[in-house]
Amino acid sequence: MLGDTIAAISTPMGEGGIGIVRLSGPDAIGVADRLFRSPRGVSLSSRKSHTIHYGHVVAAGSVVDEVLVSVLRAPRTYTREDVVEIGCHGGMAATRAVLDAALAAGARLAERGEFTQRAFQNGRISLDQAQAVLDIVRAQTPLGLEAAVDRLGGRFASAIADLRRDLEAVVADLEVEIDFPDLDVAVDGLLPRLRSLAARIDELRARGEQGRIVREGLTIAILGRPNVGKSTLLNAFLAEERSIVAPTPGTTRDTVEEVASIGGVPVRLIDTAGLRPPTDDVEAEGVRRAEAAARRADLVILVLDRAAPLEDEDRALLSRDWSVPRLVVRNKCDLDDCLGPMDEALDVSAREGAGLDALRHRILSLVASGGIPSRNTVLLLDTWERDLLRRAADALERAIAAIQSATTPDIVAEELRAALQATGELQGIDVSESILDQIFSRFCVGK
Ligand SMILES: Nc1nc2c(ncn2[C@@H]2O[C@H](COP(=O)(O)OP(=O)(O)OP(=O)(O)O)[C@@H](O)[C@H]2O)c(=O)[nH]1
Ligand SMILES: [Mg+2]
Repeated sequence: MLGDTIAAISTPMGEGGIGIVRLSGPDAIGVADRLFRSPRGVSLSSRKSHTIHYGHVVAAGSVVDEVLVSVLRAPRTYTREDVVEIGCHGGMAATRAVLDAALAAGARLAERGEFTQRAFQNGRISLDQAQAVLDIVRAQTPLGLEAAVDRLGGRFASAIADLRRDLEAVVADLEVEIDFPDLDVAVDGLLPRLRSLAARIDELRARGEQGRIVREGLTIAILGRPNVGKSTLLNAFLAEERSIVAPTPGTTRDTVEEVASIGGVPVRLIDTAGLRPPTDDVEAEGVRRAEAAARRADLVILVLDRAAPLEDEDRALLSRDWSVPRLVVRNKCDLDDCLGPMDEALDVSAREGAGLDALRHRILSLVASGGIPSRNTVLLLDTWERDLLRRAADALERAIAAIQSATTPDIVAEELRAALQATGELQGIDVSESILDQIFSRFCVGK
């Protein structure tokens, strides 16, 4: 709902040096004037744009907080509306009290992403850039941030614009053929152009798949019988002594979860209790939790002790169907090998650090189709965008099949128009309300 004045806390909840309550809308400065007292009694409405003022927020006659207020007049603001930012003391109570004062003075609490939605609707940023903003805010690793910044720079937008232009050119040529059949333009001459367009879409889709992993992250469960070195492996990934390590089998009783970055992919690692027939109730619960961790993981790392003969529990784990990719790690490779060669197993020493880079590499190549994610291969896309790319690819494929089976040119043109439609939606043309809601609802309140 445009036109009213919205307010929200724009800094994270919790204790901090400062907190910012942001207002946007035609009455932003009016609302701020109703809650702000400057030492000399000067109103904010009389102040110039892009200036900062010292004073107090006052509600129901008493001082709520000491603040610095920025007055930013339309259109040179984030939303292109009048914006006021009230910098108050950080912390839940102070920011909350200032927000309450703003609401009491006539502002409405902003919805999730509503500031950015206004920036989009007022034409300051494209939909593409709005999404990039969200990805920047959400980035968990340097790679995620780089990919988001690239997107904000318009790389994806220009790739789509190029695709669309080339697609339009093909459609135009095809229409000549439809309008003037006597000219006898060879329709199958269009095949190489369509194939190259399809290849470009496929590449974007593959990069989008890599982006999905960088954006959403992965969950990896570390499993194995007791004492093989699962906790040591978790600690090695984190480079800190997070989980207790001891020579006693059955050391880890509960699951221990921690997030690490593996090659720019945020990974939630779950260290689990050693799997064996439990000796007491607590261990039984630990084993149950370990099994549950395996079920919600994207990848299972099965750890064996290379320095000890294979036990029945190891065999049972090796022959089990995990329903997700499984990676076998033979730990303690600093000691003598008691297992002998095994297919597709990686030798590591969690304690000494040997083989860990190879393990990281293997994890990424198992989960990321198309190789190890990097700045040049990662494209951050939303589900609906991946969907539209798929629609464009399917339509092109049908167009190619139609040409190959010598169908009439108008059928080919129809498929190509479907591909054009999908790429148009990717450019933010005719995007439906529900997609807009979907995008902006992923933002936090205050962004
Ligand atoms: N030599 C050697 N010892 C290791 C290595 N990794 C772990 N250990 C030792 O193996 C013992 C068990 O390690 P943990 O990491 O606690 O094993 P775990 O699999 O978590 O064991 P539970 O929690 O009991 O299931 C400890 O004494 C570790 O120091 C390794 O790479 N080389
Ligand atoms: Mg352990």
